[in-house]
Amino acid sequence: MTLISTPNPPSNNAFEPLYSDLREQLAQDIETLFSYANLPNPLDEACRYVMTGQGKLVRPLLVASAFASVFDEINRSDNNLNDTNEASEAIAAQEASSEAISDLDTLLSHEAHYDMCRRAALAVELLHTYSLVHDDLPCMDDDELRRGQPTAHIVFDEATALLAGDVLQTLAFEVLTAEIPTFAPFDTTIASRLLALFAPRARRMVAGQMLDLNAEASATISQNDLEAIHRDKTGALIEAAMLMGGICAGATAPQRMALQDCAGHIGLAFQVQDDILDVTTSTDTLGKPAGSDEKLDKSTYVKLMGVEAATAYAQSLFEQGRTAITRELSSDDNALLAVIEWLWQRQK
Ligand code: GRG
Repeated sequence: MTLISTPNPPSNNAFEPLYSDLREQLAQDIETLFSYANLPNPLDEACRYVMTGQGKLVRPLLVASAFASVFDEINRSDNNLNDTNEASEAIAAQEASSEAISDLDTLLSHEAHYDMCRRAALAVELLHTYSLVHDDLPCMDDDELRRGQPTAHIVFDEATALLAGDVLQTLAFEVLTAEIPTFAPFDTTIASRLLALFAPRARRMVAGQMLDLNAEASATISQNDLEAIHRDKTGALIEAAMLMGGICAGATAPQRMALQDCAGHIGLAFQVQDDILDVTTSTDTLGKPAGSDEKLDKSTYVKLMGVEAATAYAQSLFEQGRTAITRELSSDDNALLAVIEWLWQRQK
């Protein structure tokens, strides 16, 4: 079986460093997490196997890019405020002696925020990977290929795959507040806000899966019904990822609303694309069986409106996502906009 290659994003100044830093950081954090969790084998092996496959890391990327975009915006407005404050020079002179200390404070608080972002990025990837492991089980889609490699229940056995999904789900929550080596102690306020927005969206993902299974039994489905399924099944976790990144960076209420609005459009666009790629792309490129929607007679955007109309629909959803972001966050070197662009151009 061929292994899929590392995703190859388009050249983009804001995207490439973010993507490579994220891959590296996440790989280290996954290793640290499983050493901390100390799971018995073959559970440990199965968890490491599925978490170190060639996933695109879309959700952690959304966490990291929302974090970076909000963080940059907040720093930009702080700098503007400082620039326009006529008393700032006098204050700066007065505070010169304590400069080293306040710099350290800023650095430490930034580090604490950054480490909460690392926790959030891990959390969404753990939850997402659990959903894939369970979705591939014989009682669900019964798939043998995922991320370019045999699925967990093929390499291990069904019971181990089931337990791997279970423990990835519990770890997704545990990681937000656990004392894990290499992570700064968790920030109580940020952690409780992350949990409050993550848990209902994790629940919505499973509810969306149920709606999807229910829809398999019905001969026809309206666009409204299809959107209701995917707002939960696919959209809820994408929404969680963007909001969690924003929260870690201290997003204001209008910024959070913009992130939520954007996520609603991007989440749907991502699913429409997934349906299109299922019929237009090969199994080798996808790293999972192509044409599986048709085989399982799934309700998809392609079935509902055809490839051309679905592509135009995805494009308009991406455009609305971008517009929502630029309402509250500068478009200069905006990491989130760069990730949205990469998503729009994705081939798998
Ligand atoms: C709880 C069993 C269970 C399922 C929840 C999310 C989900 C519902 C099932 C996963 C299968 C699926 C087709 C979900 C739709 C969302 C989607 C397009 C997932 C694939 O995400 P990518 O493309 O995957 O980001 P990688 O492998 O790149 O991480």
